[in-house]
Amino acid sequence: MTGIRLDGTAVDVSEGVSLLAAVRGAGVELPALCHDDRFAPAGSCRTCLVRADGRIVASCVTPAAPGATVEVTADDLRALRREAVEVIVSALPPRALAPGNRTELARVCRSLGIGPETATGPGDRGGDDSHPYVHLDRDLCIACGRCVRMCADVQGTFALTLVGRGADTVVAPGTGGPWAQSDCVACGGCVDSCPTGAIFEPGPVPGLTSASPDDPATSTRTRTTCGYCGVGCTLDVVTEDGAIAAVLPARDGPVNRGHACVKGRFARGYRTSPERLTRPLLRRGGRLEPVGWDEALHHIAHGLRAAVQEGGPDAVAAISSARATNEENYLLQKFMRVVIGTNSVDNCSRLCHSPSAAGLMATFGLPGGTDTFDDVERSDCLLVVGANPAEAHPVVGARLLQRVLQGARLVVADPRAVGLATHADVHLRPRPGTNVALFHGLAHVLLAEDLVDHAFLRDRAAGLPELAELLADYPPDRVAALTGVPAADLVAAARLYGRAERPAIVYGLGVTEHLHGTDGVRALANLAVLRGAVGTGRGFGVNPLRGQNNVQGASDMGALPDVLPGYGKVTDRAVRARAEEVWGVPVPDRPGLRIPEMFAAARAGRLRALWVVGEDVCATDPDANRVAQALAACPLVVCNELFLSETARHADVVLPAASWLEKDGTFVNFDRRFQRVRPAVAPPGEARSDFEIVHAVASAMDADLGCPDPAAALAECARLTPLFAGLSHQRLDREGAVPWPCPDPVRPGEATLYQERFATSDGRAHLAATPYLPPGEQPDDQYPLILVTGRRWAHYNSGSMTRRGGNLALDPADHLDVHPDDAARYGLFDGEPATVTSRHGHARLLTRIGVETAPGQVFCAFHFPASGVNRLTSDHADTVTSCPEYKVTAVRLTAGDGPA
Ligand SMILES: Nc1nc2c(c(=O)[nH]1)N[C@H]1C(S)=C(S)[C@@H](COP(=O)(O)OP(=O)(O)OC[C@H]3O[C@@H](n4cnc5c(=O)[nH]c(N)nc54)[C@H](O)[C@@H]3O)O[C@H]1N2
Ligand SMILES: Nc1nc2c(c(=O)[nH]1)N[C@H]1C(S)=C(S)[C@@H](COP(=O)(O)OP(=O)(O)OC[C@H]3O[C@@H](n4cnc5c(=O)[nH]c(N)nc54)[C@H](O)[C@@H]3O)O[C@H]1N2
Ligand SMILES: [Mo]
Repeated sequence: MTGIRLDGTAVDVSEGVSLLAAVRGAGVELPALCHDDRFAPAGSCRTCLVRADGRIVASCVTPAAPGATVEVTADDLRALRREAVEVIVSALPPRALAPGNRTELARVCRSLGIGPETATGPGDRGGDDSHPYVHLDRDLCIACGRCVRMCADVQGTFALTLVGRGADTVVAPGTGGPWAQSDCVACGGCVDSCPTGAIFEPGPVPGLTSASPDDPATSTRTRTTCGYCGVGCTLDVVTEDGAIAAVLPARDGPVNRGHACVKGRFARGYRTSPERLTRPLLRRGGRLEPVGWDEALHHIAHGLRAAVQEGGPDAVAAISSARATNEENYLLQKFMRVVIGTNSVDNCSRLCHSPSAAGLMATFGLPGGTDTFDDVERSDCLLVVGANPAEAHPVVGARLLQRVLQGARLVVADPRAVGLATHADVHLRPRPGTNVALFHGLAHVLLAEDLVDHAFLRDRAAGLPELAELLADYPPDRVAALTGVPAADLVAAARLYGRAERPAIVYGLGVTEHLHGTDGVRALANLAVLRGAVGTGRGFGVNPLRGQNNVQGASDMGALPDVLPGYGKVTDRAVRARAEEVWGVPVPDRPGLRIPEMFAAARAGRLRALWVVGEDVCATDPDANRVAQALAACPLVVCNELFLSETARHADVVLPAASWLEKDGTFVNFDRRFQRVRPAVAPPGEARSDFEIVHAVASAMDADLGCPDPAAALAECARLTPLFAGLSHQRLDREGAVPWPCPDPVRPGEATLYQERFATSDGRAHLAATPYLPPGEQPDDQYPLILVTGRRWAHYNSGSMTRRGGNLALDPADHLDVHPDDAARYGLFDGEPATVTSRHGHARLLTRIGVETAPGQVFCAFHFPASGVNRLTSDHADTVTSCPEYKVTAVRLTAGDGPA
């Protein structure tokens, strides 16, 4: 802290802040039309003038020097600022200051006494409304450059520029042409930085999204956590008359820090879609018909009882939802264990990062990432492996890119040249499915060049002799032959990681969704252990970019067939005893079925009832034809859904569910932070939260699950397990985000793990000496190409939510990325249909020719179930966790839309 005199009063200010921040910090209003505290100041608009030690200065670019005497409110200064704003406003058309306008500019004018009559500009520059979410009114542009800075310095997309000269300067997409065809990824940063409403989100309240965050507007704001991906952005939902007017990123959001992406920021059109389910549906005579809740619940209770009677408790299974809250997952697993008496409950972590949970647990002792992302961001060398955060976790991707632009070295390991790979110092492009060989190759170089931490390996690790022996078989030349990565690149990457002071590993599904996904996670974790870059503060460990908003939490809450809340094994008598004490009934001791085992049991006639909560298994699970067979064979399928998904179409009872914007609870994000979810609006029609639905089904079966509300459910969970003992809604309401492990209500959770010892039985990190084994599918003459599946920025998984609303305009169809050589070989043309055939089924997509994919490989997403992408994928799965091998499928291509 240091001190300045502000208009005669002594005030304390933090070291190094600007005068603008000091003045605003003291509660004095000061305009600054070219400034936004999310990026460095420009000092160009001269609306923030003050006098410091006798000199007139732009306060945004002047540091608050210790002892400075600062004048702000003097009449001459106010006049100067007023003049500066008047000059700007006089060029704008009258609507810039129309009554009711809530922009920052309108507010500044009100505070300086500038009336609407000042705005007399001609207003003839026109606009651009080609984009569904970001519109431009050129007449309101004051060329302050904030939008350009947000796009470059926060988002890192560099889509915008200022064009023209002098008074004619105006923002434009850098590509020229309409906004919709620009590089814009619709993060919304320009929209909510624009002070005038020149860039705006079309909506009912003019200027609302350009209002400064502390605008005392009348709208209601609800603070919540985004319900799309696992980043866990803090969002403020602005409602007017019970409808959502805007969703704005919170400046004090611990992960997003005032940033968001197209999903959380804009993709809420699904909420009011006419296709949204508003009443329960029951299958009668082969057709799903609307019925009342009582009838639907009665049917379910009857069906569940019959299933248990005929096949015992294990004839019933549930798939819980990584989209739902912790409390909902807690309640559903409790229902299955307590009311039905089975451990057959699983969640889509199975399809996603179950190998991370298993691999990280085996190496380090806990099933989560090792560090907080804030620390990863201070790293000097990032190793980003099998992850495409620019599209799948855009806010994290943007923070990583900014780190790289500030000078951190970047190694990307991904077969495709997309996203961060285009900024990498070294881009390793392994053949899909060869990660284990690649990681062993890197480890071999670390050992051979003595880039390892001997003291750490001696004191805190186990398994080095076995690993060293194995690594002898992975010299760069052999690894180059196995993976297709040139030996020189491998060595260069190992040296960057090995010589960095604080190396960080961030990884995604390109590591986990393989036949040997758990081995991949462990072989990757070996690198951090060899370097002593985990649990030491000398590096930032191994961090999975977990996928769904609450996939970490669904597993934490025990929606898994082998563990109870907090990861105690169901086979462990002491663990069961603790749960039995709280639940008051015996807990089954036999592990239940995993998702693929549930389908197999259904096909074999052993599973008689399946409850699917918020997962579109018919669209997103692999080998979809066989999933549909399983549902058809199961006598009772219940589905909680927002829409009539592919899965809901196969169900006997469909229950309309509330979505994340409509309910109360908590999510756990990718770096283990518990955060609150709060309802901003009511669910449509008769839809209910999954929490209420589980309670209602329990009541229909004459059971009482206790925990009447979400806060009580988290409190009960906290009593069950030391991992979460210090957590409660009250605490989260006070503190915002709290990471687990959190054993104590008055001490902070552990953001950084393993500072003293690892959580394994001997306290050491366990190096894994597992050999490389080839993927489950290999190309051959009939199926000569490898298909990799993954994500696109504008759509989310099954697309059930993002295909409804403006995102559909951003990306209207499923595309197949093909290298020009392969396109020529198989007679495919850009934009034309292609049929992809695998050993399991076929799918139809539109060809997109480009060099992002390597020859011999093709890539597509799975966001449009109608294309049938998951009819292609196989039932090969990770040998440890059953996570599907989505990343490697052998296929052939034919032009046109008939199967070949
Ligand atoms: N826009 C959007 N965001 C999302 C989602 C979405 O559907 N859309 N889904 C969410 C979910 S559930 C998840 S799990 C995350 C997933 O986020 P990511 O893990 O980033 O997603 P993917 O695109 O599936 O795969 C990542 C990368 O792995 C690469 N890869 C494939 N095979 C290999 C391999 O053998 N080795 C290596 N090194 N790399 C390989 C692919 O080329 C791809 O670029 O995203 C979340 N966020
Ligand atoms: N080919 C291929 N397939 C993949 C993958 C891949 O990389 N390639 N990735 C896999 C991965 S990582 C994942 S996580 C899965 C994701 O697969 P899913 O979990 O099936 O996908 P989502 O679209 O996220 O959501 C499922 C459903 O939940 C509904 N929903 C949303 N919110 C709620 C809610 O609050 N309550 C209820 N009851 N329903 C809700 C949505 O309408 C949607 O239909 O896909 C997997 N499938
Ligand atoms: Mo996922």
